[in-house]
Amino acid sequence: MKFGTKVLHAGIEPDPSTGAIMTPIFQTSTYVQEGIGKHKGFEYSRTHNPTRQVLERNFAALENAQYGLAFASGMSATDTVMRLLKAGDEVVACHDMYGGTYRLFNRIYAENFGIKIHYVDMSKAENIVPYLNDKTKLVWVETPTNPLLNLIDIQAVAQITKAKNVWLCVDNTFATPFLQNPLDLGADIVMHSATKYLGGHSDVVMGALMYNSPDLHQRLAFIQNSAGAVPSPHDCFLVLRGVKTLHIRMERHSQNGKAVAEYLQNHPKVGKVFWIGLPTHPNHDIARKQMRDFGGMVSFTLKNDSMEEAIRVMESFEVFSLGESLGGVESLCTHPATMTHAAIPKAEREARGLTDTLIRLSVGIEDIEDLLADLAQAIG
Ligand code: P1T
Repeated sequence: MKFGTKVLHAGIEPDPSTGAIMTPIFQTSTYVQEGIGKHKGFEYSRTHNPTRQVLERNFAALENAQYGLAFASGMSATDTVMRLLKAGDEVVACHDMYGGTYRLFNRIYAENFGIKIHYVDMSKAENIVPYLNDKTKLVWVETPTNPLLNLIDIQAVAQITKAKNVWLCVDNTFATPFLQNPLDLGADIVMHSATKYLGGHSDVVMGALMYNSPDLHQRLAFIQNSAGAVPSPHDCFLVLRGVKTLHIRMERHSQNGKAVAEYLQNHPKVGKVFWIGLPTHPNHDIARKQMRDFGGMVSFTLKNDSMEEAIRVMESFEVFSLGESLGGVESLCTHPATMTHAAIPKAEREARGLTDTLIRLSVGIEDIEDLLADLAQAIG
């Protein structure tokens, strides 16, 4: 099945009792049993729920995976992966990543549970080698990274992790399975903030994990049920509905992302432009190798690199809305230093190249003329 057919049909059957084409919202906590141990495969909705089960099967298919799990947020999906580890274990993580992931790793797993996290610039895969030892259990990759759009060669990292018997988890939120399939490139687990492009309509918070190993399935499904960070049936319905147009939306996000990045690159008042489709991107060849297109996430700075000017521009937008999050149909503008990456201390942020004046755009699917006109009037 091709991708555009999978988003609509994989794992989804008409409701057997009514023929309803849309998967019903099974808003129930429990299921009546005929007798002790006699039930229809559903006992309690933390463990299994029919609406969630359909979504999980669809999620699995999108990443060419055997298994999919849905969670109450992207962070709870990441937290589930971290719960595979024990005190004393070590993680090697990319040094540019969503601020909330960094906060979970440092403030909870490192500070409270004795897990050591090494942050590494993975623009060259071999940079991880000196950090791998007998205690290393997990390599965490986000590519493209949030918010600097750095790229990491998944296949090259996977070759190293496989040889060392270390799990490789890729946060595929920015790319989506339409643009990139990390499992096909050798990753063990794919993680998504489904809040973003998978849901696509800024109306739900959700996370997902996809993977192939039955051993991982046993462990991860056990944690999902034991820790209980599951999404509601209604949220599962919303994401099932949203995901049906993922391929169409991603085409338009990528098209608009290209036009916005090229516009910014030619604007006399714009400083740096971060978009993975620009041939000037330092790792553009990795994007060409492992992705099908380049998406709609664009970050930039202004030549007048003052806070006042960055704030003036961000507050002048009329079509781009100022706010956290990304991946919805409507365009958003985010200030990473005070919003999504505020949890990372300023000195560490700046050491990674994330300045206070960086502006991040999630380019939506509006008409491009209106987006470019909005950039023109805001930048001035
Ligand atoms: O927000 P949540 O669904 O819990 O997902 C967390 C998360 C994980 N990974 C990446 C790459 C992310 O971008 C996010 C959430 N990011 C934002 C809210 C943001 O505006 O960057």
